[in-house]
Amino acid sequence: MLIRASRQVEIPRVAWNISLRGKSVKIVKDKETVKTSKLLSLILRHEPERVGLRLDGAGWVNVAELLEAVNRHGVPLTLEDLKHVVATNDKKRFALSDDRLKIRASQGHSVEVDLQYQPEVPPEFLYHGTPQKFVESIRATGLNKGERHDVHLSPNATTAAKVGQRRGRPVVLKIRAGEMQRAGHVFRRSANDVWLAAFVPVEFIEFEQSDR
Ligand code: HQG
Repeated sequence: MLIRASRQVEIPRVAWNISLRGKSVKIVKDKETVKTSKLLSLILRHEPERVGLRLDGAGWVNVAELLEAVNRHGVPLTLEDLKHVVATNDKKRFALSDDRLKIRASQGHSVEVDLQYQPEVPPEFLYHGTPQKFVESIRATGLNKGERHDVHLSPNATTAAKVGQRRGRPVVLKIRAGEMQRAGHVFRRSANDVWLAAFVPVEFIEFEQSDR
């Protein structure tokens, strides 16, 4: 699972302290940006205590405190690096507060937070990408949130396929979200356009064409 993979991410001490002729030099490359994103996901979604931080009730942490904490753990991250990651992250995973003093992950948490997204009317159809091997179980019990706070749904099938292919041959399930919402289920949308629901009962999932 992704969360487990995230938890295995070591704070990338060595990779950050590149030593050139006895001098410690930091080179920010795409690879480093990905590493920073993984580190931020680990801290802001799953294990803030790893660097001695606590998120507030809505998942925010003070930017200056975050930088100080990771620096203290041997990662020479600067405010500039952080802003670069927030701006360029492929899925816009992180958001700065309006006053730019705080940062949080927009979704994907396993720690208890209330992101305070309001219920919204979803599009008629949403999509969920999953590896083929989970389909039978989903057919039996519906979509469960697992270790995360919510089931994550994509606004289109292309994005869902990318989510599903992280762990094997992807299957895209079509969710009758409009119908589900009218039946009383609550949907929320994250700042980075992921639709969130507590559970998706099997009667709102279309498996046809997709899993064979
Ligand atoms: C599956 C990444 C068996 C579910 C992605 C999924 C996404 C079931 C897995 C975001 C099941 C949970 C979330 C059931 C659900 N039986 N398997 N009844 N119900 N599942 O990683 O949606 O890079 O927690 O299909 O791109 O894959 O982290 O959720 O395969 O947006 O920003 O259980 O994480 O974004 O896996 O991914 P996950 P997800 P980030």
